[in-house]
Amino acid sequence: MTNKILVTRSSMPDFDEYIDEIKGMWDNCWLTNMGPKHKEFQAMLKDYMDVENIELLTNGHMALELTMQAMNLQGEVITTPFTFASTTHAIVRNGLEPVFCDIDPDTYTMDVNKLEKLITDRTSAIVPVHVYGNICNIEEIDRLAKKYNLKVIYDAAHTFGETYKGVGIGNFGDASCFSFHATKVFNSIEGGAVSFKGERLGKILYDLKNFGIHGPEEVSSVGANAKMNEFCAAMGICNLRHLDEEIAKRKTVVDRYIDRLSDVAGITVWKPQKDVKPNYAYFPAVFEPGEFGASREEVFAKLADNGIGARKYFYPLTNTFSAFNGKYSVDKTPVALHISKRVLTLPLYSDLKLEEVDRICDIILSMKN
Ligand code: T4K
Repeated sequence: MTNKILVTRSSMPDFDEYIDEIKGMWDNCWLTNMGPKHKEFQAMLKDYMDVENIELLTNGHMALELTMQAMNLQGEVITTPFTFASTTHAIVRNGLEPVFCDIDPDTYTMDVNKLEKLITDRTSAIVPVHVYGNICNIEEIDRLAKKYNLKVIYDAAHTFGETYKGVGIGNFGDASCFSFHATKVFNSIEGGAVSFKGERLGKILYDLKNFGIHGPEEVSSVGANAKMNEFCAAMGICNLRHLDEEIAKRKTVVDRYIDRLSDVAGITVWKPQKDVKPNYAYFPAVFEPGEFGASREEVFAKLADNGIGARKYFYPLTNTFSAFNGKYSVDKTPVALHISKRVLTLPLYSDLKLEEVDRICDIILSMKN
C-alpha cells in the first residue's frame, strides 16, 4: 500500500519554532487587530519583497477585493478566465463587470495582443494574473494602462518571492495582491498582502480591513473584517525564515519533472521565463491527446487510481461558472479554453521525494503512444 500523494503539502516550521513564536501571546493576550506579530511580519515582508509598502490581510481574496474597493473602480475590468475563482469573484463582488481577455499559449497569462481592443470608455482597470508564478507581459500592460489611464492590479497570488529583471515582483502596476494560503509556496496558514507605492492606498486598505473604522468615533467607509490574526502572522514569520531553502528544494523536484517529461511528444511542461527568478509554485503539464496518446482526463484518472492527486488548475474557466448563468461567452477566450481542457498541475512540494516524482512520471509515460 503506497501513501497518497496530493497536489501539494503545506510547508511548516518545526513545532518548537512555532511554539516559541507564539508563547508571548499568553503574556500579552493580544490575538488579533494589528498586534505585535502583525507589525513584525509586515516589516519582514516589506524587506523580503523589497517593496515600498505592504498591507497584510486575512487572505489573497480579500487583498484583491479590498484593493478594488479602495481604488473605487467603476464599470469594466479586464481580466483573464484562466485563474482561480477568486480573481473574477473579487471583480464581481465589487459590482464591476469582468471583461475576459484570452491568454498567451506559452505563459497562460493575459495575451497583450488581444488586450487593447477590449478597452472601452467604461474600462477602469486591468487585473492580470501571474498564473502559476509565470509573469505577465508587464511592460506592455504598463504601456496600455498609461495610454488609457487605467489602474493595474496584479493577481500575484502565485508569485511570492519572485523577481523580474532583479526587481521584487510586488513593485509593478498600481498594486499586487499575494496569497499566503496553506497551499502556497509561502504560507501564513491563511493570509494575504497587497504591495503598492505611496501611502494613500495603504491608509484606505488599513481602514477597509477593519470595517472602515477610521478613528474611535469615526467610520468613514463600508469596510469588511480582513485583519490578519497573530497566530497567522507568527506562522508567516517562521515560514519566511525557511523560504529560500523551501524554494531550492522545490527547484530540485521541478528539475526532475522537466528532465523526465519535457522531451515527450504531446506534453508541454512548465519552463522558466527569461528575466524571472521563479518560485516553483506549480508544475503544469498540458496533454495533447492525439500526439501524446492519452487525454488529460485519462492521465488524471490513472494517477488517481495510483493514489496521486494531480489537479485540474484551472478548469473550468471562470467565465463558464454556473454562478454567472451563461452571461459570458467562452468563444472569446479560445486559447484559455484549449489549455483548461488539457492541463494538469502535478504534485509539487518541497518534501516530495525524487523517487515519488519518478513514480508519477513512470505512470504518465506508460500512457504515451
Ligand atoms: N488568485 C489566485 C490566482 C489564486 O490561485 C488564489 C487561491 C487566490 C487568488 C485567492 O487566494 P486565497 O484567498 O486562497 O489566499 C486552493 C487554495 O485554497 C487557494 O488558496 C488557491 N488559490 C487554489 C489554487 O488552490 P483548493 O480548493 O484547490 O484547495 P484544497 O483544499 O483542495 O487543497 C489542495 C491540496 O493542498 C490538498 O489536496 C492538500 C494540500 N493542503 C491543503 C490544505 C487546505 C495542505 O497540505 N494543507 C492544507 O491546509 O484551493
